[in-house]
Amino acid sequence: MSEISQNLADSAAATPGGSVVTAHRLNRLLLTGAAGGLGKVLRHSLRPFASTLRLSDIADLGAAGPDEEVVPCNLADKAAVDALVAGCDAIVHLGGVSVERPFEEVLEANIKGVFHVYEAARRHQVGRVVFASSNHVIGFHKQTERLDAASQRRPDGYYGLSKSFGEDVAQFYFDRHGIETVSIRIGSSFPEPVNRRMMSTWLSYRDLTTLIEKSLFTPGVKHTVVYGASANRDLWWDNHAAAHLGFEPQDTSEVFRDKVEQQPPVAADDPNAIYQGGAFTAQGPFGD
Ligand code: NAI
Ligand code: 15L
Repeated sequence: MSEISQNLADSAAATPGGSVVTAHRLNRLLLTGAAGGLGKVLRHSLRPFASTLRLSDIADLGAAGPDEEVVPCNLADKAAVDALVAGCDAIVHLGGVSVERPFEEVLEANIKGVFHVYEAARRHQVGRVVFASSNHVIGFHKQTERLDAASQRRPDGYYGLSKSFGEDVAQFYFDRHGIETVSIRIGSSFPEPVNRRMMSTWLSYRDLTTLIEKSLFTPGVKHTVVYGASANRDLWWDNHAAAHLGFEPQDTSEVFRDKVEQQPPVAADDPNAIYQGGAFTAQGPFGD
């Protein structure tokens, strides 16, 4: 076992005081992007899995609650990220630009940001990262296609390119430094699906939390790519390559079908009806 893997195993087995706790508990878990839509949810739902949750964002996080640490940080600042990661056992990396934006914004927050997170993980011997990748890594595949983790990546914009880069960074830091990552290609994680496309891509908050738990605590994940979707009827994604995670989604978009189908039909030539990435495939370039 590498030194990094041993550190993760040790942290999952002991509290700071040295007493043995359940395997599903870390000493200090870092959550980046903690002020965002998913961060606000995970701030609460990941609470049981670490003695201390270190919350970070460039936006306001409010006051720290019990067993929380609030550490503001710009992911584009390498020294600040290095300090942020020190003392953590694992990282759930959500922070960054989460929609299609001009390349320069994506470069700072996502591309430099993910590099800084992994460099800090290497320097501080953090053994496990859960990377919030996105379906926009494969967004230019048609909705008629069925994909798995080995399918060609077809990013649908600068944002999707940055997530594709993040997955490569994750693979590199495993191959070179033994840092394990689960890259979750999240579909659409919101309280409920809000359009027809999301009937396929929706991921409930409960299933997201379960998937992150599996991603943090399944041993020997190396670099695993998994699609983050609930048990929706018309799924486009096959997770057989991530079966070792044991992720079995409990929710389904089916319960929202009647409500979603009250919306006017989407035109056949609308990107939302053609591509897995939907409208992202038609956004930008910016500033022309
Ligand atoms: P969000 O936009 O609500 O949250 C992202 C957070 O990152 C924000 O709080 C923002 O302030 C922070 N951030 C942005 N730039 C930063 C910087 N330079 N330094 C530090 N923090 C910075 O996004 P959401 O929906 O919560 O998504 C979380 C993660 O999951 C993102 O990485 C997103 O790309 C990914 N994801 C989310 C999906 C969803 O359906 N919600 C789908 C696919 C991926
Ligand atoms: C994403 O990657 C975005 O972060 C999120 O806001 C949604 O747009 C989602 O993809 C989606 O494709 O629905």
